[in-house]
Amino acid sequence: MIQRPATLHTLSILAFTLAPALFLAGCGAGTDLAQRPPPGYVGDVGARVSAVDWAQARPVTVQLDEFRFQPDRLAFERGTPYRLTLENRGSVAHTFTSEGFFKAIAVRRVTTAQGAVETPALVNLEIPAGQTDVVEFIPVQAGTYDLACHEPLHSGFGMTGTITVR
Ligand SMILES: [Cu+2]
Repeated sequence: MIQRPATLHTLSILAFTLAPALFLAGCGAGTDLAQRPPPGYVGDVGARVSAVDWAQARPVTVQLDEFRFQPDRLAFERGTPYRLTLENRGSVAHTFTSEGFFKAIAVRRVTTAQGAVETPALVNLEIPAGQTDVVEFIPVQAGTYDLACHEPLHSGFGMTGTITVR
């Protein structure tokens, strides 16, 4: 009779203690780059990436802050190399997360404050406050994909968008 409420009480204290800590630390899953394309992703990335002239890469910039992407509607053309700059101008971390879009592109390289990483695929991108990431990629699969920030509550505050590949 006593143990069960005590356990529940302990759990609720833990929840109250941990929730703000998680919120402050941010749990947007961090930046996750794949060493090889996961199932469902575009294949033959090496061949696709070496078949285009990266000197012709089109620059696109998206600014992130509390709580929006600017612009929040992006359009890319299949087969064209892009250099996408993601500037976090906010005071907390934000993610640029779009599973559908990430599966639809061939990635050449991601450059963060830690340096450049040759990677064929993105699983998640988390940009720390005040930092800028650059993603070089080629859109491969046409479609319309949801974009969102996966930091807690951010998408509910309107930090969402749409990416079209045509
Ligand atoms: Cu955010």
